Formats: sequence, C-alpha cells, structure tokens
Amino acid sequence: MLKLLFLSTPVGSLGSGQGGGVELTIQNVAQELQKRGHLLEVVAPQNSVLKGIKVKTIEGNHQIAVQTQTRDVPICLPTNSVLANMWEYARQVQNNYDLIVNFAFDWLPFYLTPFFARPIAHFISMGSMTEASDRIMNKVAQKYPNTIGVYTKSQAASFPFADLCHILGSGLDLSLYQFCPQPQNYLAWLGRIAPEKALEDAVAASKITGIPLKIFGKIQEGDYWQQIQQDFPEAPIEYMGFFQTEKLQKYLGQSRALLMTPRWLEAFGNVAIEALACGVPVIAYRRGGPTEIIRDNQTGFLVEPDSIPGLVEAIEKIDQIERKNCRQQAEGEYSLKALGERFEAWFYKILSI
Ligand code: HBI
Repeated sequence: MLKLLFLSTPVGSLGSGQGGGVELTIQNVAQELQKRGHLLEVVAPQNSVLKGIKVKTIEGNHQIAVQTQTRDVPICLPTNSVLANMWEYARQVQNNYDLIVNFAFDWLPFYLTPFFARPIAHFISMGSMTEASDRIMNKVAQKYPNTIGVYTKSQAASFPFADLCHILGSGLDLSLYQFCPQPQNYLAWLGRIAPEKALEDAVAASKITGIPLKIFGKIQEGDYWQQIQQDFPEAPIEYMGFFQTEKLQKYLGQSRALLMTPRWLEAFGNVAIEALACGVPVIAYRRGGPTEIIRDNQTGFLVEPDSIPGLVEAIEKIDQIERKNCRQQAEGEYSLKALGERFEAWFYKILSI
C-alpha cells in the first residue's frame, strides 16, 4: 500500500472542463488506485471536485494555458500563483507520503523536483509545447530515471527524452458508458472548443455531408467559437454544452461517429475511448494519440491530417464499421483496471519496490 499525493493541473478547477483530458485521467487513476487499497490525496485549485476522492483545495490565480503560448515563451507565474501555492503545500506535507505525482504541464514542479525530500513522478499530459518546458523536463528525465510518464509513444516522440518515457495509455470506468447499437442521424464532436482542436474542420465536413453535428465541450475561446459560427452560418451544427459523463455518454452513444480533428499533436484523445466505449466509431486525423487508439477500418478511420475531403470520404463509409467492435476494443484495452495496474507498476518501479 502506498501513500500518494497527486498535484493537479493549475489551469482550472477539476470538474470545470478547463483541464481537458487530464481531469479525466486524475479522476480515473485516483479512483482505481484507491480501490486497490492505496491512500491518496489530490491537491487542486479551489472549487475542484472529484467523485469519492479527498481533495485539498488551494486558492490562487490559475496558470495560463500553455497551448495559448508560443514555443519561445519565458517561464511565467501569475501573482499569488495557485501552482506555487499547491507546491508550497506539498513541500509542507511531503513526509506523510511515499510518492508525489505531478499532473501539471508547467516548469515549476519539474524545477522543484531536486529540492524535495520525497520522489516525484511526473505525468505529462501533452506533447512538446515550449523550449523552456522541454529543457526542464529533459533535466528531470536524465537525473531521475523512470519518473516521466506519458499517454502514448507518439506523444513521447515529440520530446528530446522520448526513450526515457514510461508509456501509460489511458482508461475509463466503462460501467459509466452504455453501448448504443442503433445511432440517430448525427455526428459528434467533443473537446475543449479552442483553435488547437480545429472544430472548424468538423463543421465543414458536416456542411458538405449535410449530416447534423452535435458539439460537446467547454467553450475555452469565445471569439474562436464566434468565428466558426460566422464562417459557417448554414452548417447543420448544434452546440450542446459541457456535460458530465452520464449525460455526455447518452448523446455521444447515439451518434453515427465521433469526428476528431486535432490541429496539434493530441497526446492521447480520451474522447476517442469515450466514443469507443459507447460503440461509436471514431474518424480522426492520422496524428498523435488517436493513431495508436483507432484500428483503421475496424473501429474507425484514420484520415490524412487537415483533409476535409478525407473526413467526408470516411463519414460516407462509416456504416462499414461494426459498432460492437468499438465497445469490445474499449473493454479489451481501456478498462480502469488495466490503467490502475499500469500506474501502480510505474510507481513501484520509481520506488524500486
Ligand atoms: N497549461 N500551463 C498549463 N499547465 C497545464 O497543466 C495544462 C495546460 N494546458 C492544458 C492542460 N494542462 C490539460 O488540459 C491537458 O490535458 C491538455
């Protein structure tokens, strides 16, 4: 049994959707490790909530989302930084824990690693984003072997320390997702509504095919969303809002396919396994994490990156996919049990147990 201290992403409260896929990862890993008998506390910005997990909330100003910055951006912290406050708390309580696990994609936790008395595992939730983070992460990877965890091989490949990364994949509580054999006539798009997710491509494909598109997720950049609506006034799209899992999976499950149009190197794409869990085939650009998730022509289609005709062609043959194959892949590869085992093995390796 391990005593674990998880430190969350500082970009928003857990449960707000601001933290994107890493919110789901923290909830799922914490839930599964607790079920396996480990003691665990999650440190996160105020107003954070996790189902069934003890959360120590910390006040302070959120960190700027790194994907809104350029590669050469200097290291920055807002005044009264919630990230700094979270790590001050961790410093004070560190001796009550066997291992600290960092989920922030920020310079500070990596820089502080050698100053801590307890070992720190770093789970990196995105591909390479800035020079400053690459450098500091590389330093930690070289000095503390095995302490860097990532979702996928393609994500690891984007870093200078690719071969030092522990590949952990992802997983879901599949009991929360119901298999839907018969879809209604609409497509789904799910994720943070922000430029790196290229929602506009999915909207364009919906307009061309004439198949309605339901959009789920937090509007992270309002003017980006406004621009899409101006550019595609007559596209058959409907913004549904940001739903928690229970309601999301009901609508997602009834879609004919999930469209994934990442402009950036998607580290994993938790939304892909949420769709598979409901029996929904995934059509995604052949880029990043989704290329390691989707079985082309079996549980979805991988198309030429940024190609709208590629999306349209895949949509038109989507009925070739057996929806039960999608659910079966989720059960085989993305169960919470398998995820918990991978994280536990990683932690024991770091502690050389
Ligand atoms: N930006 N600065 C910063 N720190 C994070 O931890 C962070 C982020 N942007 C997005 C993000 N985390 C998560 O949404 C990832 O899952 C993508």
